Amino acid sequence: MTMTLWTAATPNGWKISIMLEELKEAGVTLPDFKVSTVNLLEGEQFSEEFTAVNPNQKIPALVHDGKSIMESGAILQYLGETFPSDLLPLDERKWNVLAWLFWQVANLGPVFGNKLSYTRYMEDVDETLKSHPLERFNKEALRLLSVLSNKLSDNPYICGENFTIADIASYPWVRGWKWSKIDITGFPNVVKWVERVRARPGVDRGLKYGISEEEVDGWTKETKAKYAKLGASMASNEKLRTNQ
Ligand SMILES: N[C@@H](CCC(=O)N[C@@H](CS)C(=O)NCC(=O)O)C(=O)O
Repeated sequence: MTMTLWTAATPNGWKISIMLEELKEAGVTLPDFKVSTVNLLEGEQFSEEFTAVNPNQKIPALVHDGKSIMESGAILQYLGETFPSDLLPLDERKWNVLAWLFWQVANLGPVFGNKLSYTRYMEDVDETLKSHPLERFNKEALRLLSVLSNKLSDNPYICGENFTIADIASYPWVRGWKWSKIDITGFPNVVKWVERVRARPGVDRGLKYGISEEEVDGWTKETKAKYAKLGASMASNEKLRTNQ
């Protein structure tokens, strides 16, 4: 049965495109799948068609075998369990991998996302109003990086020798550290992990979904402006929807 990935070229979207490409690298035969891009700038996440797939109106979402799955962490677990590989070991090791997957979705993602928003997308907000959340999310991001760095002190990947969905979840957020202005350079283990993950062919292909090849590791001025506009529209209180 065909599978459809609803996505966009953002950190949460890249988690799933990287997963699909890493599954192929692991020798898994995937069903044919279609990539349906959701134009967040145009508000397509609020369309009736997409809301039927993901009631929470955010990418990514996956449709497979009559099921619609939302939330990047749940999609990574679903793909890991449906198409077994070392990306999610299904023995006792699974619990550690899931713990670090949940760590990302509950901690690293929201904190890096909020730091990014205050740094790049809230230019119109008064500096005095921004300084508290900026300091708070930056400090918490650095604390999370030190937790990650400790995990990586004896092992190449978060859960040991093998690359897993825990790495897939955290990598797209950490690699964007220059854009979010969260300085990872004080954590050499993390810097080396970012390079190690980037060098994987599956990750390379997964990062190319929805963005031109030349821009995978650095955006043009135009793309930066496009993402700044997208981020600003999502971060602006005036445009936030309550659906009431
Ligand atoms: N917790 C969700 C977060 C998804 C999310 O925030 N996606 C963003 C793009 S990275 C989005 O669709 N934003 C559109 C919006 O907020 O209107 C997940 O992990 O899947």
